[in-house]
Amino acid sequence: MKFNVLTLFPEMFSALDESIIGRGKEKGLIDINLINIRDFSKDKHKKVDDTPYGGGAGMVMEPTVVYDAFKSIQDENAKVIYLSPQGKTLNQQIVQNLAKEESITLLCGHYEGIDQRVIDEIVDEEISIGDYVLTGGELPAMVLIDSVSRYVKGVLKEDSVQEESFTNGLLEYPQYTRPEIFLDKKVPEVLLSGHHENINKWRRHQALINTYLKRPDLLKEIELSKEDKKILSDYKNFKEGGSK
Ligand code: 4GO
Repeated sequence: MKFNVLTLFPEMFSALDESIIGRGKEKGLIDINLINIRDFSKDKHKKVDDTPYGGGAGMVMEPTVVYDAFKSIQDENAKVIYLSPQGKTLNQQIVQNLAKEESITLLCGHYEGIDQRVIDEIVDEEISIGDYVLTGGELPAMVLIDSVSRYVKGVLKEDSVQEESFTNGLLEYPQYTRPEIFLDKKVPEVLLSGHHENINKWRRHQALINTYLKRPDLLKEIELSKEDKKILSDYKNFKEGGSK
């Protein structure tokens, strides 16, 4: 998978040299092509921004330098994404769809943003990572690269992506590792039993209750089996009984 990144701060992306994504890059599974927009400034001081027409605070990135940087990429098939609070909010479904692309170009704005004319000209899709404002699109671009790269074959261990939270529409079950007793708390007995059917049942139960307690909105989006519904209704009855 190829990512082209148009940014004024390419050094920020060194965060992606660490850990799992870093290993994916070393293995050649993920290719991150950083383009410094400033390199395309024709100004003698390498200026890339100017005051907004109509007045107001801050600076706006000039369209010409952004366009020239974009034109230098020469990746016809890449989907072009602008990271912005105005975009569609990123979720696991969007991540999975983006992972089907062969190449993605990420445009990172800074200051008050980018001249609208170049956005209209080159951007296919606007994406936001949540309803808050940041000083630049670099962190959202890294969030997108990380989340999408996890779906590139070979980046994660085979099963990890299937088993996890959101892929089945539920939150995760709790995880435990050694020691067996920590601060007087024991690991749930069933996990030590080696009985895989019981372990899977227990995990499904935990995932359902976890989702009911923390993100009940997610339960409305998925299809529950008869067994799932029984687990939830038993839990709800138990809770009501307990509070009286
Ligand atoms: C993206 C970009 C927030 C997001 C941004 C987000 N803030 N929620 N700021 O994904 C143009 C100039 C946008 C700064 C950028």
